[in-house]
Amino acid sequence: MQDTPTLALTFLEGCQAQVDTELERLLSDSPAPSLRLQEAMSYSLLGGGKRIRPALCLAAAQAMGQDAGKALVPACAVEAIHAYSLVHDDLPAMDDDDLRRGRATVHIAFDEATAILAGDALQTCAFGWLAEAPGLSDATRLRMVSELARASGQAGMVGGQAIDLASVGKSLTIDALETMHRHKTGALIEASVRLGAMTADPASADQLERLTDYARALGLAFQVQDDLLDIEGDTEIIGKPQGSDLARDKPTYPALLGIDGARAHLTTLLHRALEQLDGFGADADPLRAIANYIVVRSH
Ligand code: GRG
Repeated sequence: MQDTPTLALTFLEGCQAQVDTELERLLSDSPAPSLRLQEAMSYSLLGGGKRIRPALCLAAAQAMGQDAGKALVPACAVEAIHAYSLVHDDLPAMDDDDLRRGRATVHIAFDEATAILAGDALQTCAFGWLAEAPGLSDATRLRMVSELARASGQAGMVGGQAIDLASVGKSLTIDALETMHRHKTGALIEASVRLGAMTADPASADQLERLTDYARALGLAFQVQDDLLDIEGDTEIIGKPQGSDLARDKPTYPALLGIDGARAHLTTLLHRALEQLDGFGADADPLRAIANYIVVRSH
């Protein structure tokens, strides 16, 4: 039997290949009349990325005993929302980043207006794809559209981004930090798992609740690890001592809890996530493996 990191990597690589092929198909199915816009959308959507959210969607379908193929288009829809959020997050009016995934961000490689439009179009693609996702009943597709809208809009990711922008330079309590992350990154991670689970029609309320709690803990764990990796990245790249970004003007877990405290919190969150999978059997092994991978990942 494969060990957990190997199982996670094998599963993630399989998902990446499947999702990339499907994203390419979906994008080329309804091309933009502007080649520049189409290229910017492809650049953002097909330019790498770990595909963790689609993998969670496929793994959740499998945990519910479903054919993961039914979750493929929902998985692509979640990734399109993720891609749009990164394009807009990198814009000068937001984080003003020139680099993502080791290459120029969309507004640098193209221009700002094209990046805004590419993000807008990727967002609408997500809902169009979901509305026509094969192998699901109309009622399930409608529930999925509603779920993804709630998770990505003002009550979810966009709301979290607004809290984030407002909190620059302020000191936050750990509760306020968690509220921000639950919305900004957690809501989409939760939706990834819930959409996968909803391919079981009807999904049992108890199982859906347990998978939601798994995703909630995992979403926070993802963010804690992201904060820890940022510190390690600073140390490797510019030789700053560990913890030197505690003084950054963005609130982070290590800034609030210290590096050891953040690591301990990460372990607690991982256990909380894994506990929710008790009773799901071997079908939930990919979900277990992804959780373990998220806390040991190096990028
Ligand atoms: C602009 C509406 C709007 C929302 C932006 C999610 C988000 C909200 C911004 C992303 C900014 C960011 C770097 C957040 C930290 C955690 C995170 C979501 C990292 C990127 O996700 P990965 O690691 O990225 O899954 P890849 O490149 O693997 O797809």
